Order: sequence, then C-alpha cells, then structure tokens
Amino acid sequence: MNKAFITGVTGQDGSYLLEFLLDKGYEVHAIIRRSSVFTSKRIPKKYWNHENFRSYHGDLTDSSNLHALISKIKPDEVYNLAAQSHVGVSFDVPEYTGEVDAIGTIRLLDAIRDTGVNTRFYQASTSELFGGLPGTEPQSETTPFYPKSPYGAAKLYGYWVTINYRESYNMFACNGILFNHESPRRGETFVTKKITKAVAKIFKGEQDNLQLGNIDAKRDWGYAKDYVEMMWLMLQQDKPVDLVVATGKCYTIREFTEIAFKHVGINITWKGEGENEVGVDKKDGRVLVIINPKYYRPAEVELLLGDASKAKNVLGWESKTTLDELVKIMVDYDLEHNDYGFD
Ligand code: NAP
Ligand code: F7E
Repeated sequence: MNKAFITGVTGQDGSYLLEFLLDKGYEVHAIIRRSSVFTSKRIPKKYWNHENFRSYHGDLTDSSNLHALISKIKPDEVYNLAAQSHVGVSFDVPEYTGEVDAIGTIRLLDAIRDTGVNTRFYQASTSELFGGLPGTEPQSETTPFYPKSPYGAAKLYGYWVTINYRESYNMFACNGILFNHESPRRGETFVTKKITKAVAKIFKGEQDNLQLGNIDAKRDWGYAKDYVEMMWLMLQQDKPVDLVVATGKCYTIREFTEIAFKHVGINITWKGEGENEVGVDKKDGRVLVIINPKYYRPAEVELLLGDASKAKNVLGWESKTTLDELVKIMVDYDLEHNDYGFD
C-alpha cells in the first residue's frame, strides 16, 4: 500500500487531496496544528474516520516534529500544502509567513534528506511567484518571477529550495505552480468564497451588502477538486518536473461578482468610480456591492492568466470546469449551507 504524508490537510486542497488518495487506496498520514477549536470541518466524517488515515499534531515551524514523523512513517509521497496562504494577511504577518511558507519548506525537505527516506516531494507553488507584471501574460514555466507580497516572496524561496534539493541530493522533488483554484471549501476571506457566501446571504435576506477591495484585478480561477489530481499526477511521472496548472482564461473580480449574483436572479449594474463605485440591483436600485479601501493591498497583482500547455503535454491534464460551472457549484453550496461541514 502506498503511503502519503500531507501537510495542510485541514485546508481546501489538503481535504480534497486526502479524499482523492484514500479513494485510490493510499494510507495517508497528515499533520494537524494544535488549535483551540476543531479545524477538521472540511474533512467529511467518512474520510476523517477512514481506517487508512492517521493524523498527528505537527507544525511546519517545528523541525524536530517533522523529522520524527518522516523518520517514523517513511512515506512514499510527501505533499507540502501547509502555508499561511493569504496574500493580504502576509503584509500583516510577513515574518510568520516567511517562517512557515519559506523556512517551513526547507525544514520538511531537510527532514527527508537527513532521514534518507526515499520519497517523492510535491511543493505547493503558486502563480503569485509571477506578480502579474503587465505584458507577461499568459504566464508559463519560463515567465520571469516578480513576487509582489511577502507571501509571494516566501513561496519563491520554497520554489527554489525544492529545485535546489532536487539538484543537490538527487531527490524527486517538484513544484506545481498552481493558479487560483476555488471550491465550496475555499477559506471565507478569499474573494470568491466571500462573494458566493454574501450572494447567498443577500438572496436569503440575511445580509445587506458585500464589501470588496480592488474589483478590477484579473484571476485565472479553476476548481480545486480538479487541481489535486494534478498534484498526484506530478508525483507519478518518471522524472520530477515543475508545471504550471491553470485554466487559460481570466476574469475580473467584477465579472465574478456579476456571474454570482446572476445565479440567484439578480442583475448587477455599476455606478460611480473608484472608492465611490457601487454595484446596484438593476431591478430595484438596492446597493448590493460597496468598495471598501480596507481590502486594498499595499501592492496588487493585477493580472494572472496561466499557460498550462506543458502540463497538458506532460500529464495529459486539462482543466475541466468552466467559471460559470465553478460559480454555480459555490453559490449552490452556500445557498444550502451556513458553514463547511460535509456530513
Ligand atoms: P488553505 O485552505 O489556507 O490551507 C492551508 C493549510 O495549511 C491549512 O490546513 C492550515 O491549517 C495549514 N497550516 C497553516 N500554517 C501551518 C503551520 N504553521 N504548520 C502546519 N500547517 C499549517 O490553503 P489552500 O487553498 O488549500 O492551499 C494549499 C496550498 O497551496 C498552500 O500552500 C497555498 O499557499 C498553495 N496555493 C494555493 C492556491 C489556491 O488558489 N488555493 C494557489 C496556489 C498555491 P489550519 O486549518 O490549522 O489553518
Ligand atoms: O484575492 C482582490 C484581491 O485573496 C484575489 C491564494 O490562494 O491565490 C490566492 O491569492 C483578488 C486580489 O486571492 C477583495 O486584491 C478584491 O486581487 O481571493 P484572493 P489571491 O490574492 O489571488 C494565489 C494563487 C495563492 O497562491 C494564494 O495562496 O481579489 N480582492 N476585494 C479581494 N480579495 C480578498 N481576499 N478580499 C476582498 O474583499
């Protein structure tokens, strides 16, 4: 039986990856960081209680813990998904973000090197490495990096140490450079989930309006459930290779908002400019979207659009879910549920 070790299993991607690997017959081991509340609500009970799943307390800031677990478990595959993953928050906690996302990655790589365990390593790299410089789109594996946040810069370190350990120690280690991917399990402070949750609440009369920052940034949004399959596929190749994973289509936050409202029968029209712009219900003039500069970032990544042709060639992988389908999945979920919880 193949053994996998996952960091970040309680997150959006980790929870889908856990399901995927258990369904494939893997024995899955994962660290969960100590919290005063339960953090496992994204993981359905069926999988949480699965006979082939074991969880341990652990943290990417604790190398002795990582070392002991890698040495004991001797996994065939390691998926490093744990991170302080919020770009905006990384400006508030830059040092911690570096500690987890940059140094945490080398802690894990070095635990593998030092124990001599023969394992394959997947690093959750990101389109934030590119920084969305005008004229560089579509971004591919050969596009120069220019991170625009402490998060992006920390992830750049993680990207390079993964390559460095591959080249220095002949490790099977690779980077998935994933563009934004979303789902009903997306953290509630990321823009898509914030929008779909607000749309459901506004439709049900439980919330008055939605407050957003920069609605003109463009993102290449895929479906997280499709993307975890690619992480696994990357570790099944003969040779480690770094790959961009994206849909090849991008939309503004403004467009995402319009599509989400349309799904509940509300047509949004925009009035005003800049911080005074509002989104109103075409039918009755209700102000439903407000710009709040609180959500602006010190530096913005304006345009991310991925070119995943290499992933298509190497893995035969292609994004399956359109933005309309993704928005529908998310809004429908939020109309039915007030929280995660998959039982
Ligand atoms: P997420 O939902 O924010 O999940 C992050 C996970 O990391 C959670 O399980 C969290 O645990 C855990 N974590 C945070 N700090 C930790 C620490 N110090 N030690 C151990 N675990 C820690 O993120 P995601 O969207 O699933 O993304 C997964 C990975 O892909 C991240 O590395 C992210 O940076 C990267 N990525 C994401 C996207 C995207 O669009 N989603 C795109 C490219 C790359 P708690 O549950 O306790 O908070
Ligand atoms: O922001 C704008 C914001 O926080 C998207 C992470 O998974 O993907 C994610 O990072 C855009 C930005 O995601 C709000 O300024 C407007 O331009 O949903 P987000 P992100 O920053 O793209 C990458 C690939 C990762 O690797 C990260 O881990 O939306 N925006 N108004 C807003 N963003 C938020 N969060 N909240 C707003 O109210």
